[in-house]
Amino acid sequence: MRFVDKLRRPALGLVLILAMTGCGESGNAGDREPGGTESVKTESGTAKSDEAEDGTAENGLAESDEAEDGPAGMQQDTETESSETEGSEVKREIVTIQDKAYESFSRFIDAYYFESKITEGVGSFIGSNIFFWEPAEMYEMVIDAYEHTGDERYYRMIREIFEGFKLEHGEDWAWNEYNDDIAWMTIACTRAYNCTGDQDFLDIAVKHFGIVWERGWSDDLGGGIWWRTDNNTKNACINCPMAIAACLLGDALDDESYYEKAVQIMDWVTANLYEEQTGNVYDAYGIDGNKNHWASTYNQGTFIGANTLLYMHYGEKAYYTRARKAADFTIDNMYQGGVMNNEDNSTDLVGFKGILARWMYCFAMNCGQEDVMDWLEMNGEAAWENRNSDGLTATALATKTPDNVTIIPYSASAAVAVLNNCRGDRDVKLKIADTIDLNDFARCGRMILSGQQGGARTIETVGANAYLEYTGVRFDEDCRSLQLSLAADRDCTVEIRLDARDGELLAVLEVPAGEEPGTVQAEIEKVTGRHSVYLVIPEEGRKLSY
Ligand code: 7K2
Repeated sequence: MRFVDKLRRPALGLVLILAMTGCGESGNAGDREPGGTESVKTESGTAKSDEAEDGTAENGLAESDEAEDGPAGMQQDTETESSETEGSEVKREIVTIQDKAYESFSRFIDAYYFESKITEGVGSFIGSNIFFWEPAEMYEMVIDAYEHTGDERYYRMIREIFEGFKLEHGEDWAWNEYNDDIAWMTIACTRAYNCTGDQDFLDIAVKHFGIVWERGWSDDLGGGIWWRTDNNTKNACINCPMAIAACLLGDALDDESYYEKAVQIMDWVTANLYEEQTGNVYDAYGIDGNKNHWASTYNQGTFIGANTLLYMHYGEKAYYTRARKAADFTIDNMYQGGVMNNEDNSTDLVGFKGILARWMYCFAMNCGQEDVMDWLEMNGEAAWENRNSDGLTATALATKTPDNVTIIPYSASAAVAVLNNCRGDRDVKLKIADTIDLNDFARCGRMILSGQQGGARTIETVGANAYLEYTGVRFDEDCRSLQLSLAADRDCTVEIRLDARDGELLAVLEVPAGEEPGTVQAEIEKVTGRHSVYLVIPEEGRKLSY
């Protein structure tokens, strides 16, 4: 039995199918990682999709689940949650980890989100211990939630929070002595640009990347960026986020010079703040020559994220190896494979594990690291189980969150960020079969998805080059044609691209205007290995239904 209310991700009701005809299940010839790179193996030899090459053991299961019950690998432990939503009581069945993610973020919004009644279109998270970087990271949570659902409310929040942030902090953040604060918001704004296409997000990100780079990079200590403007220490928490920002900007602007800066930063981090043998990322290197060897979730996370993005861009195995090693250190050494149950002793640390989850998820999704995804999901499940009656979980995820205590928003954000970055069943285990259900997208952007069970399901493109992204798609050698079945309000082009929104064009499908879904098909060149597949709709303002 399935239930879809209007606030839920429309995933369960989607019937739009991208069918890859002529594809078998195996597709193991010429394995490649995303970005056209050679496939890589884990050192530990633990489960990962490249090694499950025939794609049948786990994926046979996922496919049959998918056929009968919706998204692949859906969990069957059904719960029912009541929540007050827009004044009316809505009963929801909470089945999948995606449902839990959605619900946890809804409750977070209920508790902490404030839409201005005075200035329309302005919002922010409110509560204590929120200054600059905490809002930036909670902003990233909204972007995560939007990318995973296409939910219109989240899409609006991306703009509202940006307006609120500018009202509070202005449009020039150079006054802030913390370079890392600016770097976090630069990442968030670049991501906001990617998923909305609105130029002002990109402009402000470019400007602030430049400010930090100009004032922060120096040759002292062999390179690296200063944490603050007092130029005392060079910390992981500024260097790895700046490398991530550089990669994201490099993609957004199609400008290699940003990637070159990311390499420059990460070369220095690897040489000075990283232990190759263990995967431990150090906290900081002081001008006095002292190094702080403390490992923290957020630094492990951004190190993993930067290396993942560099690996996807350059295909050099060393980046993959470092990401993998840092993930292993986090899971095995910091948590002995268990649930993250710490970081509750500082208003800073409480949000760290959300950052870890975001970048570990990026690694697991794009490089097919199922064991990493499983660990994240275990953390997400613990976070869900330990929520209090308001649906909030404080940062120590293995500890029951009590009722009737005040939980600061940044602490409650960690569980939500983990839950929104662990949805492995749907993505990383998906291999090429005969069809890919459009439900199974990893990320969407520049579109609003809506739909109700039994009613129309729609995609509305709200920016140029709207996209749906599918990671971990394994092509069979015999796959030579693609089909899509949908209706469009006006003639509409759908591009199928590989590995990036502007990546190799595999096919162009022209969908004629019409009320009833029709099937369009295109022949494709031979593709081998494992890829991300993008459906890109160039035109803004198109309505597609299915
Ligand atoms: O010492 C740095 C960093 O190396 C360390 O990991 C953390 C531990 O503390 C600071 S960074 C935290 C700052 C983030 N930017 C804004 C500041 O308000 C905040 O203290 O917590």
